[in-house]
Amino acid sequence: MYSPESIQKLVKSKLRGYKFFIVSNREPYIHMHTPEGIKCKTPTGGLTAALDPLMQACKGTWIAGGSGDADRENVDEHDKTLVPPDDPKYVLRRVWMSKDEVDKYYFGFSNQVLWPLCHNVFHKPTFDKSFWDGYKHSNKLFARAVLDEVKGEKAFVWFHDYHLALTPRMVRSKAKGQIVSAHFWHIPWPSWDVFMTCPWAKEILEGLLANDLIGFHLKRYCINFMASVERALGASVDYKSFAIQYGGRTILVRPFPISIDFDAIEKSAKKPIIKRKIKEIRSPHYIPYEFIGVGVDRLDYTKGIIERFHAIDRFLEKYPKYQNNFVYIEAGAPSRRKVPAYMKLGEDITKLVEGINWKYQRGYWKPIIYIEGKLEYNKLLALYRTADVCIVSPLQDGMNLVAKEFVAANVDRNGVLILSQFAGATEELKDAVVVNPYDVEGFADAIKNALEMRGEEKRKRMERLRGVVRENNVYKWLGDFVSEAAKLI
Ligand code: GDG
Repeated sequence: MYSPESIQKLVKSKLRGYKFFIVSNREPYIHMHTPEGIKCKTPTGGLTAALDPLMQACKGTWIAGGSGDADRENVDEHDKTLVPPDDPKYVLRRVWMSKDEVDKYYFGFSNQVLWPLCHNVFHKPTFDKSFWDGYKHSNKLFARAVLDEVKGEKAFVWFHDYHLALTPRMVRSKAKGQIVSAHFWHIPWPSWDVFMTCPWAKEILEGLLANDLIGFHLKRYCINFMASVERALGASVDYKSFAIQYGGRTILVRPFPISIDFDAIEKSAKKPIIKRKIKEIRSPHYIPYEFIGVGVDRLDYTKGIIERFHAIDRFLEKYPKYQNNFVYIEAGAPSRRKVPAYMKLGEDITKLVEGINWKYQRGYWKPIIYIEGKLEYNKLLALYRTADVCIVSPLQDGMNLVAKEFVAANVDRNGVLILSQFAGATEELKDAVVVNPYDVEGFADAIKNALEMRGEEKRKRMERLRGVVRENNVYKWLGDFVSEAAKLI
């Protein structure tokens, strides 16, 4: 089993002589102005938390977009700062983008073209040429920063996600030294005919093929990607060894299902403060009802929040004994608010919740508590631990970490996970109650069945789920990825 220490050793021994780089849109440390002066914050989310110790051990360089309003005041003349600020271990190099550049590269091409495209066009992509030009331009800014840092030496560069599809090629074409590069794509890869609707599909594929290794969460995303390069670029693909031949080079494609730090979440969920928070949640002043359901999502149309509320509505209609007896708490963290589809989603959700609550509300009881905003971590853990059911019902999701976090935090083993058949996590989490989020009747019945599941059955299922996530934690993901990349050196 991998641990943070064994991965650090692995990187140090395998990547000896190579400079180590991570390149991502999001930065691991953000400087912000506050009334108490400049503070350095870390973003919430498992990825930066998992990669940060690795960087601290290998003393590499993390290249990322500067996003804090005090970021510029906290770098040297080369746009670098040492992090963590109170115990510096590695270099964070910030890439600057103007508001207009961020609008086109991030809110535009990344989130209005690639995001919907890779999530099976639930929302029609906006194939706007100015977004594409802005994306190319910003990818070039990242490439420049990488080349500047590599300085012709041997380097291992690990790119992250769909914001930087063109950067690997820009780096490879200009790099003087020996570069080994890998890319992890955090979202699904759609079937080739969906992907090919993008007028710039070929350039995106060529950008990615400049890597030596490309990772996706699931085998089926790897297959979709290989089919796309085969059909669009005429690349030769070996579906047995998951290898692509293109431009005289071999590119490996591999599944690496991402995960969470199971032990850390389990440990935190057992802290006394969580018990105190649960008491507050279950108190007569807050939720004095038998059953609690929970959902935690970034407010995104792919997460199926609207469909989930329709299922809850139908569930209460079909099984009225749960009226006055079941409360569903949705924590929706606002995201990408500048994109019109996300703005509209926020409004649609608010209206729908008001409608459902109006329809059923009796005295103090109302069926849905909608918290729009980021929940404090301990409250999130308390909800995961006390919920009778956690509903994760995306219409499409690369993996979904909430499902795994719920399992890790459910230390009393008395909760049930309802999971959409379209979440990547469903391939591993076989003991969840699986639903089709579009099937309102089936979804409503699944909520009832989950709430009525016998204690013994719940315990057994949760025990098995916990075993799977404990074993396949984020360190396994990290270790497997780095080991595969190290073979290329
Ligand atoms: C992309 C892919 C893939 C959410 N609300 C609150 C909160 N969160 C945290 C959760 C979880 C994270 O945000 C969301 O992770 P997901 O995996 O569900 O979703 P995406 O942001 O869409 O991530 C996804 C992931 O990349 C990794 O590769 O799994 O498929 O789409 O950690 O806990 N945290 C707190 N309060 C909130 O209100 N504290």
